[in-house]
Amino acid sequence: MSQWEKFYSSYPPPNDYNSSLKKISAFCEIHKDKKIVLITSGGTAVPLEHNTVRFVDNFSAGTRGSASAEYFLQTGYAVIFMHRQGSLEPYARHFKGQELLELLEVVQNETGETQVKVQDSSIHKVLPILKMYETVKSEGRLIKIPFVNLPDYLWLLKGAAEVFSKAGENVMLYLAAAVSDFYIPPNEMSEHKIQSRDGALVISLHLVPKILQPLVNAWVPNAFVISFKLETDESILISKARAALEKYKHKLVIGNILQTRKQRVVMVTTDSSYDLIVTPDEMKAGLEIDKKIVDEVVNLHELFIKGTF
Ligand code: 9Z3
Repeated sequence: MSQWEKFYSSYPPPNDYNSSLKKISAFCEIHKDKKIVLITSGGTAVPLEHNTVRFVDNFSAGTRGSASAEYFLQTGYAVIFMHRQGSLEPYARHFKGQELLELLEVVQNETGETQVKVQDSSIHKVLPILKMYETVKSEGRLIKIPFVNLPDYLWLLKGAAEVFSKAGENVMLYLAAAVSDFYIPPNEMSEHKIQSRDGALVISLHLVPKILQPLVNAWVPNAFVISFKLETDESILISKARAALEKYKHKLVIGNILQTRKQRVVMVTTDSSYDLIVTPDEMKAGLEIDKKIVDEVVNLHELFIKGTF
C-alpha cells in the first residue's frame, strides 16, 4: 500500500463527501463546454485530539484563492472554489466584518418607513462587485466546497479529481491552499482533550504524503495542474519549485515568499522562471497581483490545450 493509500484508509471521508461530489459532478456536466478551474484556498487545520479542542493551523487567509476566483470568473471560467470554512470567499471578501457596517446606513423613506441603504459614498465600491456577483450567480458559474481539516481537504481533492478523470485539458487545478506538511496519525492521537496536568506537551508530527504525485500522474493526467510553493527564504524558492516540477511532472509552479506574496510571484516552468510584479502605484490604483497571475495562467492554459505548453 502506498503512503497516500495508507493515509486515506486511516480516515473516513467527511460527512458531506457524497453530496459534495454530486454537486461537483453536476456542475461539471452543466459547464462541460467551458473551461473549468478547481481552486483550493485557505489553510488546513491539523487536529491534535479525536475530540478536537486544539489543532495546528497556519496563516493563510484565502486572499490568493478568493481573489483569483473572481478573476477566473471574469474571463468566463466556471469555478469550483474549495476553501477553508471561514476563510475569504470571492466577492464577499470585499465586505467583511466591521467594513460591512461602515458601508450601510439606516434611513427613513418618504413614507416614514425605516430602511437600510448603502451609503452614497460607498456605492461606487459596492455596485461593481454586486453586479459581477449577480451575473456569476445567475449563470451558475461558481460553486463552493468547504473544508476545515487536513483529511477532509485531501478526501475532497481526491474525490473532485476522480470526477475530473473523465474530463480533458479544459480542466485546471489551481492549488493555492496552504496545506499542512505535518499531521498526527489517528492511531497516535489522544481520544480526549490533552491534559495539562501531564506536564509539557511533546507531540510527534508525521509527514503528510505528497498528494501531487497521484494527483498529477494517476487521477487527472490530462488536466492542467498548477501548484503553489511558499517559502520564507528567497534563496531556495526557485530550486524548490523546480524540484517539485521534476518530481511530480506537472507544468507550472508559482512560487511566492510569505512577506511579499501580494507584490511578487515567480512563475517556474521546467525551462524558465520569470517574475510577475505589482508596483506600488499599481497597488494604490487597486490592481491585485492575482489578476496578473490569472491573466498569465489563462494564456498558458490556452497553450496547454493546444499542446504547445
Ligand atoms: C500559496 O503559496 C499561496 O499563494 C498562499 C496565499 C498560501 C501563500 P493567502 O491565502 O496566502 O492569500 O493568505 N499556497 C501554497 C502553499 C503550499 O502549501 N504549497 C505546498 C508546498 O509549498 C505545495 S502544494 O509544499
